[in-house]
Amino acid sequence: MQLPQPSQHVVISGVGLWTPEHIVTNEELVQVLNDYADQHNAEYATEIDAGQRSAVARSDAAFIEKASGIKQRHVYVKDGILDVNCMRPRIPERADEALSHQAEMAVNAAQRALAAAHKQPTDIDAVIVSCAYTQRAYPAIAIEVQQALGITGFGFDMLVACSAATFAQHRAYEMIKAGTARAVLVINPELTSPQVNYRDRDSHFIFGDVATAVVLERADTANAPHVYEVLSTQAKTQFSNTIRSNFGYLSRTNDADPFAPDKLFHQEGRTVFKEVCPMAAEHIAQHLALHELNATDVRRWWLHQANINMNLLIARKLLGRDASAEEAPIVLDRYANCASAGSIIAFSLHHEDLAPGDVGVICSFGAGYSIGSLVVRKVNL
Ligand code: CO8
Repeated sequence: MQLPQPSQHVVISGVGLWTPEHIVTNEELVQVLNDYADQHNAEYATEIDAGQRSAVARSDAAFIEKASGIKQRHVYVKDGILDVNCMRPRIPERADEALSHQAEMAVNAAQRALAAAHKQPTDIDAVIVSCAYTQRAYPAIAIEVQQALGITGFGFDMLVACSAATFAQHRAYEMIKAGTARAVLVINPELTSPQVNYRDRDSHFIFGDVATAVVLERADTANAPHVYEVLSTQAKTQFSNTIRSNFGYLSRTNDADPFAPDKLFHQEGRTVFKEVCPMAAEHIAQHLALHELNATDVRRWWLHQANINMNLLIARKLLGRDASAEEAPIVLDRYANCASAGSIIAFSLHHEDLAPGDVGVICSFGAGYSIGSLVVRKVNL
């Protein structure tokens, strides 16, 4: 055992992306919701006409693409989602001895991140699994992943909704700076589909499943081809009920309906849009100012992927003009909103072309509210 060796410089040296093979299109989601709406509204026509029950509103694929930019999403399990009598993924329970679903997603992304960083499991001292939901409270998914990969040291889970990935990277950065870990694996197995209300037209299209992972390590141990120094991290939270799910371990202690809409993801989308965009733009501008940088000095924006109009507006507020797709890549058209993993998917798919010295910003924004950013610079090794 050695005393911790603080590190002056911390880098992101590898990123991994695991995309589930199953795709659900907007048209498929709209079809099942409209079938459900027609059935429900016919069955309860008398009560609906008497004002004793609400009608289920029909959805529209053209609206979805225009309002959000989303065309499709990947899901971990497709079975059940498009069955009008189910409308949720049928994810079978696994034995305690088997690798759990979320750990499997996490391992897939982690192996890709380790390979990209040119690292072995023995190089890693800590594993953080950080996402919008974990499938159980304990034992931590991170510890299961740690065992599956053969990593010694320690692991723990974190939940910060859409900012889970950036906030966990912040913790990894601090651990490496302090010398309590040489290298940290931060993994985001975003299994969102079980919490989506596929009967609600306002939100049935928003989410997709994915897993991302990054390796953060001391700069002096990095030997991968695409290495980004983390110049600094900034985080902000402000309580809001506009994005919420009330499902939790207290759910069995009262007679509430576990299928009730408030037990699933729900939001006031318009309010979120109006409140979060200015917060995110101001946060990023202030973060860049700490480095005496302007938005125009940033070569690439890896922004949270919730809604294309949000990303366009935030970039416009920062740059005073529209950002090009090359400057602020969009992946939500294919992936939808994958909670905290969105900005990391964008980073994963769009980081290799930067030149040494180029500056980029990774930024998440969402439920909480929570905003997390990292200003990074490509390193010439
Ligand atoms: N089809 C047809 N019409 C629709 C549909 C639909 N699918 N959905 C809504 N409409 C209707 C509305 O009912 C409304 O009708 P009316 O005017 O008669 O009331 C009309 O269309 C306009 O609706 P909106 O004003 O809501 O439409 P917008 O243009 O604002 O778009 C959006 C809605 C896309 C939801 C937009 O507001 C948005 O993207 N807001 C930001 C949302 C956001 O970023 N949220 C972050 C949530 S993610 C997060 O923080 C992580 C949480 C943890 C993960 C959870 C995993 C499950």
